[in-house]
Amino acid sequence: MHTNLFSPVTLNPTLTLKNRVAMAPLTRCMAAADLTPTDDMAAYYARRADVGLIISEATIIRADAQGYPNVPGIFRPSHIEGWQKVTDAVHEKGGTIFCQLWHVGRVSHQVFHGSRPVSASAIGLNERIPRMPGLTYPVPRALGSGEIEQLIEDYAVAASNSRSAGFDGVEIHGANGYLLDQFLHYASNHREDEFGGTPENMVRFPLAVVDAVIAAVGADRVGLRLSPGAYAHMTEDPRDKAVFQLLLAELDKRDLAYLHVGIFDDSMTFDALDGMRSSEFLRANYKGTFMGCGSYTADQADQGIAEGKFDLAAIGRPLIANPDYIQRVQQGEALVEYDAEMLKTLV
Ligand code: FNR
Ligand code: 8K6
Repeated sequence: MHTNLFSPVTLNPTLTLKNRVAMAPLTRCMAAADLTPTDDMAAYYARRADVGLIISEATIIRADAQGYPNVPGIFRPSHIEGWQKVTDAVHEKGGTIFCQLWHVGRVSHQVFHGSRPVSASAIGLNERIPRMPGLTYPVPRALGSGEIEQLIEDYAVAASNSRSAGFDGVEIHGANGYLLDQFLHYASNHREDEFGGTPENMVRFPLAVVDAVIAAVGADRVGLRLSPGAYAHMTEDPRDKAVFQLLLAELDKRDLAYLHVGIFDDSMTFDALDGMRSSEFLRANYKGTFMGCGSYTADQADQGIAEGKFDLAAIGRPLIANPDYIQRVQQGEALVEYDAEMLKTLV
């Protein structure tokens, strides 16, 4: 059973994973007030160390990257110390763990960091802020080009900090309508400078971040998550497809550890992607190692690997509900069903 899912995979000369199940990045909002990861978080991740790769919950690269309460950071010495406890606990159990590097851009509010949120353009999201009753997202401020240079540097420093904290690598969060994704979609990028207006310009900042992070920690240790289909904090535009096709052609030259699709339900199809699913579009336009995700059962994930739809599968909500997911699937035991109530505690 599940022979594909439980076969090891060599990503590159640096990293071999013991199986093809990744723990999807899952924001839990359980870090301390100063955004330092806690001992409870170390125990939570260590309980899941038998997956091939743990991708940490999204972790902010600097103060104005925050858009949810109590998310962890990776930009202060205390953050590095807290994450070191997490990575030590995971490594003691034989696990491998990447840090997901995050900037939310316009999906934020000044209550989190005292300044107006930043984005590609001054285009607001007409949505309420989850877990913050009564708050809606304000119109962000468009980043100046000098500020973009600084951000590129901040991503690279966060990647170096992740390695200092013992992470085996990093996943750049370029998905789900957050900052990098805001540059990649026409709905949120109306810039008229070298970062907007054409596919070449729209991929410039995200690619510069990828290159700076590669320079900091090496391509073998860098993954990237993308959402070519606009489904979260984003509206689709038929022109988006060309932006992602160019980006994927460029990424193919860079030997990343893997590319990962950002989607909640991979049965969704997108008009802007010629009716394709997000994973189908990425697989068709990218030659390297590809990680599927999005409401997959173990059976479907195993079959997806067998059919060549993806090389690894990230599992999210079932791993919140079942810390012993790998053992249960291997032994053919029933899984506990996920319930959003489970987000209240770190089990
Ligand atoms: C998520 N997801 C998510 N994605 C991401 O890139 N970074 C993150 O920090 C989070 N946080 C997060 C929190 C919670 C509570 C949920 C449910 C989801 C999306 C997640 O990685 C994954 O794409 C989806 O959950 C779909 O996979 P499953 O759960 O159907 O296996
Ligand atoms: C990435 C930050 C996530 C913050 C935590 C909120 C997660 C809520 C998860 C609810 C899951 C419902 C899935 C519905 C899919 C909708 C796609 C937009």
